[in-house]
Amino acid sequence: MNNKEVATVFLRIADALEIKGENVFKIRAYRRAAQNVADLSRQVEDIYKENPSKLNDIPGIGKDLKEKIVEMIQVSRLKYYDDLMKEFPEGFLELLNISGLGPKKLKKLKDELAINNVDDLEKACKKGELSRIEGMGEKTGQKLLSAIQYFREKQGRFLLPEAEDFADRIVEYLKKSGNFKKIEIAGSLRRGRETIKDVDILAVAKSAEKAMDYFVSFPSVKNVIAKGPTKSSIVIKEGAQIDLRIVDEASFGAALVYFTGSKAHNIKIRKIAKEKNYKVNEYGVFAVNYLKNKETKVAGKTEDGVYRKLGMEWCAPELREDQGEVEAALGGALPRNLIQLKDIKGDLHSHTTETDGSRTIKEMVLAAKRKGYRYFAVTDHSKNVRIANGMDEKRLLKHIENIKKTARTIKGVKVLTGVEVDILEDGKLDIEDYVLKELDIVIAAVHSKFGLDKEKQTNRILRAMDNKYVNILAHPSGRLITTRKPIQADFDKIFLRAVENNICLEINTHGERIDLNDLHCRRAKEFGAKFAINTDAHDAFELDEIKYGVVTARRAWLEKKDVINTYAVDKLTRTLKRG
Ligand code: DGT
Ligand code: CA
Repeated sequence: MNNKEVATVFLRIADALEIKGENVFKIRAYRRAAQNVADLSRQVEDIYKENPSKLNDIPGIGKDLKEKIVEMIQVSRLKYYDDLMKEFPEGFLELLNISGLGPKKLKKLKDELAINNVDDLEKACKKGELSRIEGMGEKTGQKLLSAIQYFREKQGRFLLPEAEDFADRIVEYLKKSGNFKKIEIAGSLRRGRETIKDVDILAVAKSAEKAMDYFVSFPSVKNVIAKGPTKSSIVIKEGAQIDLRIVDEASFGAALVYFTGSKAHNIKIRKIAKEKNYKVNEYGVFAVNYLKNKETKVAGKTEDGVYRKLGMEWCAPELREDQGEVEAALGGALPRNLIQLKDIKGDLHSHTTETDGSRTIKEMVLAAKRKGYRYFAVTDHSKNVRIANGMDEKRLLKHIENIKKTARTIKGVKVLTGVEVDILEDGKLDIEDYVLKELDIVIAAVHSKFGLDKEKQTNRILRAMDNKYVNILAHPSGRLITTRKPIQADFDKIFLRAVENNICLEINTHGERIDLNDLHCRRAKEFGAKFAINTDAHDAFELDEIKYGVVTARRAWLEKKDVINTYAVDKLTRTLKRG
């Protein structure tokens, strides 16, 4: 089990214990242990293999929790957790995924209204029964109904980083067999969508039979749905389905186009092919001679060959959504400099132990330097974000000095002093101008009052953008993919104001956020907006999540010039200047 899985088990235990009304210290101990395991720079499994007693060194892990970690490492299960889960009706803990419901509220719903699952909750909301519980009312019911609808839409899909993790693990496993000549990820994961239903893998094997035997023996398999010579499907214990298709080398390119999709892109391509008297399918491109009733294969080995035969340029997978890319590929009008991961020269949004980060300023800056970054901004929270231990003016001034002091000790990466300043309900900023003007970079963000009506929310954000020190609007839609809908706002107005005021829009790369999303970015680009792809890292390893922002930017057709953290440091500094 990896650290994330161990941490998730501990968090679920904490939630379950809280619903049961158990000792608060015990609950806190599990939450703290989850955080500490998640923060480790090494995998618990590696630490254990090296020397089991080293697990005692993890902060907050006593004898009992250590034994639990060892059990998870050894048998990939935890009996205590399994037994605890059995105490709840099936589907009950799923309610924790509904926005606005924590363990405390869930306990009340269970005790007072006998709510056991999402369906029960939906019925109770519709009947107006929630007002029978103290502190809840008609409005709570309405909000929960909308949250339930949102939850249902996302159900059964995995976040991009989760799906990528499954895919990486299985590809690494397949490679070990030595039986594969080619392995490629296809489907929505290759296109970089923010959520993924199932993982599609395409391969060329020396022996298809052996390949399939090996595939269905993947150690994390929960069940095998289908096993055949060309296609097999498994479900892994995390609940995700993974399909493996074995194809001939001569058809690999055509199969890759077909199984990368999207379906709409494929349909468009087939139409183009037909107009040119070709037929295209997962085996290749075929020239059709109707009179002789004959088909001749003319392409299929490579993707490039397939597209070229149809008179198109090769099209980056992230663009294949039938959003104008087919027409552009036919007319030689695809973006020339679609942004790439290697273009990124720095990260402009990060947190440290000063607020809710897990690493010191020095640890974060050194991590950025190790990535080869030219610059790095430290942007901790302001005071209104209390749960994150946000700073007031005085603390921020001191923090600026600390950042500068650390920066002087580390050569080769320019450190920018910054803040993630909270946008208050009325659109004022949470830090006074006399401090904002001391900073290299000011990121403004909404962290509260997500439910304001459209007009109020829009005006609130526009007002914040009119502060002359703001450089970046962070996670502009405020959504969390699995649990929180985007704010209601007139985004066109926000994008326009961003251009007028020379403020960059953030593409926050956290897997739960991806905010702005691809569609919003593409729209904002039409207005001429500039973007910053930021990890919002709270730990050093999270800096690697930048890649999810890059694929999102590619899905929005963004080029290198549209993204400010591809610029050299001088150009970046000039771009950040306002007014
Ligand atoms: P997902 O799994 O919902 O996140 O999204 P995809 O795009 O991975 O969809 P999936 O797994 O159902 O199918 C993989 C690819 O296979 C899809 O992107 C295009 C191709 N494909 C699947 N079904 C059809 C179909 O009926 N017609 C065509 N033209 N292509 C299809
Ligand atoms: Ca898929």
